[in-house]
Amino acid sequence: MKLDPFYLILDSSDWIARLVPLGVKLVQLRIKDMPEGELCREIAASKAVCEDHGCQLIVNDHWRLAIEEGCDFVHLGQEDLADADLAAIRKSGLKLGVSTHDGDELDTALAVEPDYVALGPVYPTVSKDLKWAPQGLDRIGGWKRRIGGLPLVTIGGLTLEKVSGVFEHGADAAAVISDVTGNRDPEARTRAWLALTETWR
Ligand code: TZP
Ligand code: MG
Repeated sequence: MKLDPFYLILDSSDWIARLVPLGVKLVQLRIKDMPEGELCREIAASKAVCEDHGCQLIVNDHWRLAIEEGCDFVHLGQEDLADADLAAIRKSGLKLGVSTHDGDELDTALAVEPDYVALGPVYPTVSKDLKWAPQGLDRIGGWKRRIGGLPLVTIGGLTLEKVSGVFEHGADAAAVISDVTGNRDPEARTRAWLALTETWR
């Protein structure tokens, strides 16, 4: 399976409606702390935009709703894996991505046979509190060797200026939040990411 190299993470269907039509082909909806009814509406609205624009939708955390809405992927952290019904996820045809931050977590991730593995944080990040020190670029090659043919998503502190390094070290996709949504012109920044990642598309 191949993932688009530009993996944009957004926290609302409004952001998805704003940026996906620019040509984004892989987007994660990452919403924490929202009542279920609202979440359901957010996922359905995001899915409608993604369908209109040929973009794959990855839902963070909320695997039951992702199944109900017929999304493409669910993304789970290690703590989510313990509670998730992996058989139900598989049966629904939903693909699975799993976060990893160290070798033990990679063992746990590989044991559930995910469809992609994420490694982070590559650089310091302002978007999530993490106990792990930045991995640096050199960790990427070892992860890639261990996961074999699975796509490797890298995340954490990635900017347009720094992102080439992750691809040069073997990453298949670069996931980004603040470099796009915190930019003065998120549309222009999205277009620039799409153009820069074209080499690896
Ligand atoms: N997991 C590891 S780093 C991170 C997550 C969700 C946040 C990445 O955000 P940013 O703003 O691109 O550093
Ligand atoms: Mg999670």
